[in-house]
Amino acid sequence: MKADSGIVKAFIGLGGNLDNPMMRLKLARDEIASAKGIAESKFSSLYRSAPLGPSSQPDYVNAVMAIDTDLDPLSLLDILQAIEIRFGRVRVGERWGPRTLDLDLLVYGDRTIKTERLVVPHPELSEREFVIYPLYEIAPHLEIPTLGSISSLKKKCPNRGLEVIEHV
Ligand code: ROI
Repeated sequence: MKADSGIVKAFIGLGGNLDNPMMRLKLARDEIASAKGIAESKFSSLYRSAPLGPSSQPDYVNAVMAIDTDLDPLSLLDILQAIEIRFGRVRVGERWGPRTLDLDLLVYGDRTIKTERLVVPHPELSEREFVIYPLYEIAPHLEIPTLGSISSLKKKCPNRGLEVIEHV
């Protein structure tokens, strides 16, 4: 990564519930951290979460990663989507069905982005305990554009039995 300014802190949500999701999340973390233009700054614990959507699917493993990047948001999205594909992203059945690996660009500095391909901050961030709690763990003072502080989001978000399964 370039050592000059123009470096943005961004947050990525990782999740999956098929084919050894813990291992997949860890491998995805390594791939993201070693991509050109990205430096890992923090990685949350791994969490087990009840599925949002149809309950007839396995529990999910979720985590959040903080990075420093000099990539623009769409270049970053390209990298995340390429990693999803490399890890054999599979969605089974209907919308909100199980999947091997999801990588969501949650927050990109103080930018708000609304394009066909990308909406940032992530539109469902404030309702998702499996995003809010790990994000709070690694960035308790974060202010999210248009949504407010992570601590106030956490106060308003029931944890639905979310639990840490591995401290990183
Ligand atoms: N539910 C949980 N708990 N975690 C996820 O990462 C997740 N991802 C999804 C849907 C299907 C909405 N449900 C989820 O895409």
